[in-house]
Amino acid sequence: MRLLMLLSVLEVCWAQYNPHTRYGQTSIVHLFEWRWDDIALECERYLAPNGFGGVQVSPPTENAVINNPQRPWWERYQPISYKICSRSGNEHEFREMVKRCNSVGVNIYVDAVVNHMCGKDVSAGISSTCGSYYNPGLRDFPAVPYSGWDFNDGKCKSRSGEIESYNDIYQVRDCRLSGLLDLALGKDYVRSTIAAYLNHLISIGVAGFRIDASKHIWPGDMKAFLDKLNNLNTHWFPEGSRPFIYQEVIDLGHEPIKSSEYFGNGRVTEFKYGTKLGTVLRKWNGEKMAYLKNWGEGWSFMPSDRALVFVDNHNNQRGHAAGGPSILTFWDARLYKMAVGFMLAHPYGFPRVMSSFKWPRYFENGKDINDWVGPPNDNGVIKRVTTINTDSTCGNGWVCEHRWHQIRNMVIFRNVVNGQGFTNWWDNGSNQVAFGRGNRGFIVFNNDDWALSSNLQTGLPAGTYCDVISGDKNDDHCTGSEIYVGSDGRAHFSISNTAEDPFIAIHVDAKL
Ligand code: AAO
Repeated sequence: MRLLMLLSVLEVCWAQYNPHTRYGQTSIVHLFEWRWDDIALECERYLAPNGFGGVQVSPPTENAVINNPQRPWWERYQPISYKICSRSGNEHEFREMVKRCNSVGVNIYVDAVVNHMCGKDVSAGISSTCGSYYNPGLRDFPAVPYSGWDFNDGKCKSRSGEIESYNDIYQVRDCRLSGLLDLALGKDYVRSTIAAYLNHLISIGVAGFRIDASKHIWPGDMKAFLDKLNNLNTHWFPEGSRPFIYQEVIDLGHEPIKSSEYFGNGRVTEFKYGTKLGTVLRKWNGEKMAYLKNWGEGWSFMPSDRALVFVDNHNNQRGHAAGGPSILTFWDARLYKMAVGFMLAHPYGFPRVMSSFKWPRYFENGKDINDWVGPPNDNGVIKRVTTINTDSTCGNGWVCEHRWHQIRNMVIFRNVVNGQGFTNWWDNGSNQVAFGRGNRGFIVFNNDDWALSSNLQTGLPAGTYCDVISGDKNDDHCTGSEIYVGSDGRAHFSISNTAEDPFIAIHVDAKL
């Protein structure tokens, strides 16, 4: 009996739902399209010192080089082999990154594109990031190797061979997603080949995977290759640790395929989160922040311990895939910082912070015609992320939202309040809200068109706190505004509706 209990505790601790972040770190960042050598540096100089638990990296495998349009970011979602060889770097550089990040306690999670290979119409030849030959027309990928037997062409029942309707679960799993050659994950050879690729990454020291296009993989086929995965490398992780798995399933509630079908395999991306939070902060459809009181499962989201949450991702920040116009991004910086601040303060889900590059956004008939533009580059070679030391933000076209001090400080806030409940909710019935995390932290928002001036119960010990949104605690003084919590736990807050950042956050590590 006791052994059984111990086993079930271990299962929760080491299972695929656990990101295995170290030192009580509680969030990860997606460094979209960064080079491996830049990520290694970032782990050492910024992420570890500021409490980030891990990095989601772009797909590392060899991919088709697309020249029309010119080197779009999305070419990396068209693998042609499982060699670690992409615009971000080669295998040596990838290994160095994993080693250097692991050494400072920052995990690496790989975006794994295993549902498909490249598009069927990509021209055959040697235009690939590592020079391997492939022929999509013949379904020939000798560098894996995959051949015609390994694709779902015969299994797909739609007329065109493409997914024509998201209401047909067979099409979604057996047909091509926008022309991408659909791998036959029902076959043991394909499952084993994918598992071998992922096990190679595990042996290098990665901590887990985002499984791209999971909706297009039968949950049972997914389980079959996940079951073949090794435990994490014991050089860095406790014995018996399973790789962290989060599956990209877009379930906004209107299609027959449900996120819940995938819970057995790992966590799932909760796309309702960013869509709804954007709607609330934009005050669309009569939404107000006061309604966030029961945010999470109360909004018909998936269970918190299955959810991977984010305000925006690399698709919906440029109008691709699910989300729509409500999604907040760095382009709407003021509301965006509030949204990310809310996400990081709130206990629901496991959060991923987005870190983007800027592109020349240009709308024609409501669509961004530059949504394909790839990362900052010189003749195709990805540019280094330069940092501007005075304010620690980035140059060379990199946005580095994770370095915005409001976002960075909220990453730290989440670590400080880890494990505390959701407490002391307050709202004005409109868009002024506040809540605490036990006796460790408290946050107040004003998204109304009038000033906030209120005396609120913070739940915190008496003292003077530094607001980590308007400033930082430096030694024993605060570069932003100070908040005085009385012996009864109450404090007075005022936030102008025209403030650059109309929110205040305090926590016990920023007590003066
Ligand atoms: C590129 C070209 C294509 C070309 C293809 C092959 O753009 O024109 O045919 O190459 O040559 C990325 C890019 C793609 C790119 C691809 C390969 O985004 O543009 O194609 O690389 O280079 C579905 C999937 C989801 C997927 C998403 C994009 O379910 O998994 O499409 N996301 C991942 C990655 C993404 C990547 C891939 C997968 C492929 O994050 O970066 O593609 O590796 C509905 C469904 C969703 C579905 C969308 C598609 O969503 O529910 O499951 O996502 O449609 O648009 C409302 C609805 C919502 C609906 C949405 C959009 O919000 O409520 O349900 O509208 O209609």
